[in-house]
Amino acid sequence: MNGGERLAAVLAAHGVPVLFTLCGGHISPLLVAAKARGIRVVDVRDEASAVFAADATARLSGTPGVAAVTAGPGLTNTITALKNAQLAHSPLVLLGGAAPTALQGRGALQDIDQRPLMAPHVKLVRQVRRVTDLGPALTEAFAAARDGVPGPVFVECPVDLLYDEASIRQWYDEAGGRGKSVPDRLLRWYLKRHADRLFAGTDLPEVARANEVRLPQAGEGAVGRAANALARAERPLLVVGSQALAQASNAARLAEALARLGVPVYLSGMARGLLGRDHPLHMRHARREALRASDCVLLAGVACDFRLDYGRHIRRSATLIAANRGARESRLNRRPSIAAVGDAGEFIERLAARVGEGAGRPDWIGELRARDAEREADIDARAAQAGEHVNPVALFRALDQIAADDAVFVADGGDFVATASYILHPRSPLSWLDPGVFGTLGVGAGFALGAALARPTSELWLVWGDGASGYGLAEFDSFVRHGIPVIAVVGNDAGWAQIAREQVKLLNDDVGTVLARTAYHEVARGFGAEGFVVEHPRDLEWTLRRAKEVAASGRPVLVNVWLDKTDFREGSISM
Ligand SMILES: Cc1ncc(C[n+]2csc(CCOP(=O)(O)OP(=O)(O)O)c2C)c(N)n1
Ligand SMILES: [Mg+2]
Repeated sequence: MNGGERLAAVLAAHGVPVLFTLCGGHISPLLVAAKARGIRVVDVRDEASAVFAADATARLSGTPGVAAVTAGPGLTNTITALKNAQLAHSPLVLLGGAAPTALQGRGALQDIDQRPLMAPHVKLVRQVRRVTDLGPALTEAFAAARDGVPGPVFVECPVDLLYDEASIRQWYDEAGGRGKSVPDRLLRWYLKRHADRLFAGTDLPEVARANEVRLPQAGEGAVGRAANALARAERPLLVVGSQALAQASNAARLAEALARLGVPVYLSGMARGLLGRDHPLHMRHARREALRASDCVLLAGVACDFRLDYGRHIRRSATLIAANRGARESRLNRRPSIAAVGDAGEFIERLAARVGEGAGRPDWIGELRARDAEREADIDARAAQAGEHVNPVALFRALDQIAADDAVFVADGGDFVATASYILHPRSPLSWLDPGVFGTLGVGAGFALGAALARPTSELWLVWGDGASGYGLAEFDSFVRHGIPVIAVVGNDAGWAQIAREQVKLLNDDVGTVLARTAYHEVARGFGAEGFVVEHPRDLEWTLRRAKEVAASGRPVLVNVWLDKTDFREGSISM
């Protein structure tokens, strides 16, 4: 087996169904070998999309997604997506090419020192220097990506390790020239010895096997103390975040455990939809007020970062329980009364087994439900406000009705997406993807690609700000070529509204925040997809239904919706 085949064998042993890539001479043998192994190779138009896609498949399947990119600029293009995955605790393996080992540091094409570039954004960098190390390094990478706090891992594979031995030896041989001088002969000797080292041990058989990954578990003491605290509490509250779903296959069990606990729950990030569309314990609005009122808050897989206002709404007197795989995350900004360092989903399951049936607390739940209903009524009133173009609140009310029960929503944008997050009801566990704490615009196309492949039978809606769409529109080409029927709904407010809103108010100038009513649907058509524009509210519903039909027939589609200005997000600011 050449090096590419060795890597592909390890991918197959880990059950990797898809390899996301943008090609380059440095990684060709890997792409060819992966295809030969029956792994679907999905090539995209920007390396960032490949990594975003790998991230999305990881989040939905729980097993690391895999992307392969070429050396140098191929790798530098992945940095934002890698950082996003790291901060979202998403396990993925990035395979990167590199210049031939003998030419590194000698001015070879795309040759840069890749370790210092990648190291801050990944859990592990493995720079492979011998062919026999390729498989073990990749096996180690898979385990590292999932271990503890999940995250991305980088494996560097120089091109001369990937091609077959005969070709590489011949290449080194030719590079040595035919000169007769002592330096010439010395060079040939050096290159021969170098090639011997590269291929040492390759005649021995190698078996690719996946390593067992240990689920990090909080101590039994923490479970007991948390169970006692919850049982005593009068106004307990649960906040469940993405990391509680790190074991994607446990989602259904986690949902059951939450229902059994009987404690009101807020779901954030990837945990949205965990309790289905309308569960009586699931609160959607006024989380801040609920946190202020609660005497026992359990944060499961969610840290006190900006999304929780740094924890400052949780009472000092409340018992704060933090279940998190990361010790640091568990005490970010607020020291918990009980720290359960381990998998948060598994922790809740054990907690539910201890606590038994929930204690009721109808007054507390009733109070929260009433506030939720009030906010829903307010949203209805706002949805009814008619304008010249489409009211985004009304758009998401309509989309919530029209989207299928198995719909997966990918969110990429500013105000448009924040509005969606209040109104759309994700239907099932792992049916909502947003970038996470890095707040990265541009995740949409890659996420949609990865999610569509992880959930091939689901309807895939990409909720896209017009600004955000610009980063990934070219992936409509990838959607078309690979038959990925994404339905993109572009909220076209001709601007970067989330930024403009505050900039104009505080600084009285919209400079840099203005876009045009660009014909994004025509761009999609140019790539061979279907495209519709909705300028008037009357055309909204039938167009969304038509888009569903197009997607059901296997074609991607973009709906470019002209939005009215709205004050729905007035006053909200993220820092
Ligand atoms: C990579 C990146 N660049 C810039 C930003 C800053 N930013 C946050 S929201 C936003 C506006 C997004 O505009 P759009 O996608 O059109 O959504 P809208 O707010 O208009 O609904 C910008 C520029 C960011 N979060 N990420
Ligand atoms: Mg916009």
